[in-house]
Amino acid sequence: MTEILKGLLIGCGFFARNQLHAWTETEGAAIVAVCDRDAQRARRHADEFAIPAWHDTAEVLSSGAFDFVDICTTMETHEELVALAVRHRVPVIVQKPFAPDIETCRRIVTHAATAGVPVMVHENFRFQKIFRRIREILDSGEIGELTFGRLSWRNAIDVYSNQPYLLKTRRFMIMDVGIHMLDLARFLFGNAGGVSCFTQSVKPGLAGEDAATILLRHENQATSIIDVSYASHRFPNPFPQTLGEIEGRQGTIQILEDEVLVVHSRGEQRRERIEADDRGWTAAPWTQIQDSVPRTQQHFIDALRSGSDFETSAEDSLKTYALAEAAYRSAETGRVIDARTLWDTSHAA
Ligand code: NAD
Ligand code: 89V
Repeated sequence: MTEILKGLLIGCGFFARNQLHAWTETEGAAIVAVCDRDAQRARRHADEFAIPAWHDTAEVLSSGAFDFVDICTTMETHEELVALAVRHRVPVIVQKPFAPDIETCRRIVTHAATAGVPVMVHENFRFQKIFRRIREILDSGEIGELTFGRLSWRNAIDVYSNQPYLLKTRRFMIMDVGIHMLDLARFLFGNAGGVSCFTQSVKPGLAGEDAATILLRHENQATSIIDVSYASHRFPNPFPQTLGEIEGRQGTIQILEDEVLVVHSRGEQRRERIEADDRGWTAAPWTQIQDSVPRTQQHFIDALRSGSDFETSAEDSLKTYALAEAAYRSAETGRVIDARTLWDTSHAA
């Protein structure tokens, strides 16, 4: 398949510009139309990115004009929009959070799988340059079999001005940020079963939690801690960096501020600085996230063209969203929850 794949982007809101910039760098694909139920937003984005068409209804998916759709709307709209794409057999990349709860995630996966329409979740933290480098070091065996990890996202930026829906989201911190950490935990340490979690509501007036501490037991018996907070004061704040450490039987990787890795192995340590690519359209403080978007989208297109599995396929992402669901259930009950019971029917609840 050599022709350029033609895409529709739905959702011309806050983050869409990053995806549209990234599509201009993606080989083998181009966005030929944008859609937003707010026609002015759609028109504005089409004009800014010189995209030939804009629409104010996703029903345009029935036109047969698109080889894929990029859904960049908020999670409560995903089931309906993915179902529309599946009905018209248009492959999908859909932004995180995939859906608000595991039951909805499972319905979407079943519907798309039954129809044989490929769906990928746009989960880009694992496509950040620093985490691709960490994965390389782990694959080299330099620090040995993993035993412990910590992934930490703690800052107090005003995320609400750009993303006001977060003020009203009942399942906020784990679904908005924790989901990135849970996917990273699976990417780095492998699948997990046991989940224990405490949530906190620190900032007054929010509908949901703005801090959570999650403990995971991975299938390789490693444990990891995920701690996320939008109520943690650091000056300057480390947004949007994920900090932490990864321990193995022969060494450790520390993930420090300013995109620095410190690798401890063979009795010594070395520092590596993994700077995000300067793409001209990226800008602090979002650079590290923005830089991951072209890699994420290129992976989607390459896998779509070759027919290979997406790293973050909807089906595989069930294991990530099961961890989030288990975290909420643990926080509600005070119990350790086996997340495998939420995605693997062979693990009886
Ligand atoms: P937003 O609310 O600013 O934009 C969503 C847009 O979709 C709005 O313009 C809205 O009018 C439109 N829309 C909603 N339903 C529609 C429908 N049925 N048909 C057509 N248009 C519709 O949201 P945002 O902040 O851009 O976030 C979108 C998603 O991206 C969220 O799920 C968010 O979590 C995610 N996000 C991801 C990253 C990242 O990749 N790291 C960063 C920020 C946000
Ligand atoms: O990157 C994101 O997914 C955003 C953020 C975590 C920055 O709030 O929603």
